[in-house]
Amino acid sequence: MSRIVTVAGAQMGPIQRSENRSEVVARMIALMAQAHRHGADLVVFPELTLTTFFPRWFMTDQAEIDRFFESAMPSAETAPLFDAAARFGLAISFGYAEQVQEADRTRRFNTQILVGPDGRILHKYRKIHLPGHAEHEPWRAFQHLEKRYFEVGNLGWPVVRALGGHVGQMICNDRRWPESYRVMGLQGVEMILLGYNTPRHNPPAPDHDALGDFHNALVMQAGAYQNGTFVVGIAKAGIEEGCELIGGSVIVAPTGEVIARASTLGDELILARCDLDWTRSYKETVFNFARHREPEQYRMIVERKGAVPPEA
Ligand code: CDT
Repeated sequence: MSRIVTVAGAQMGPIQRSENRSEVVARMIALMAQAHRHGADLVVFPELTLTTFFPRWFMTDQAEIDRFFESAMPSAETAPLFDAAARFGLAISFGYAEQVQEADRTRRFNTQILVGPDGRILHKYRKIHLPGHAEHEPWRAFQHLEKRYFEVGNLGWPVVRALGGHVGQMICNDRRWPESYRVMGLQGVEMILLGYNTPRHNPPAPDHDALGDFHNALVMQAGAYQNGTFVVGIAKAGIEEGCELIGGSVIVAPTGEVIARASTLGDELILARCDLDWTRSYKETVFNFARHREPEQYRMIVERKGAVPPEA
């Protein structure tokens, strides 16, 4: 089987609250058609692709909140995506708000799936590092209530055999945490698919705002290099409901170098031919984990959550 995967990153411009699922799906299919014309095998879309980034609003009416969630995948409105994937012979990865009914309760996750051209869900990831806050903070121009609307993901970071290699997913804030990459690195991941919605302004730390694009690239490039993997990081960008979201979608090689980068804040396709064997020169030398890691010395990473400075 070929180890070359032609990857398309489908950055999306803003999705306003008035835009319905079918309109968003039509935009996604237009990008898939373009990717197909360029010979892509895979198209990666942003976090919460199907709706506006609703955690920016404090809402108390559960029915209103649930309108942003999908209780079936595919559904009547999202089935055309699966049909287009089959028609174009494409795999697709996209994020959505997932609602699942368990015996005695409803659970809600920030989820991303990888769907094969045959319509099978090959991989599912539920976001673990939920940023923001759980209670209304009226002093903010925009809320970031992911901790209110979603549970922490309960699937870990599984890596599966797909697209001729080893593939995993993470979502937005996960990309800032080295643990997200390393758990997949330890499963031999060769390509990480990740979508994000990153507001330009983070009210608790306004001095970071000017560095948003730098931090975005920094974490994905470091994660790729330190684990010898491709990283496909795709934004929802632009001014969405008055809130500015950064762009900067990239495809990063295992060298840590950016090999494709978006240049707009709208719907835009970026493309790279990714040779998964490129990962080997890192996984077998500098980052040969079996040879060089010293897990006995890393115990604190799993035993301690917050930092505890040394005693005076
Ligand atoms: N969607 C998401 O995870 N956004 C976060 C914002 C962090 S600031 C609250 C991110 O890491 O980009």
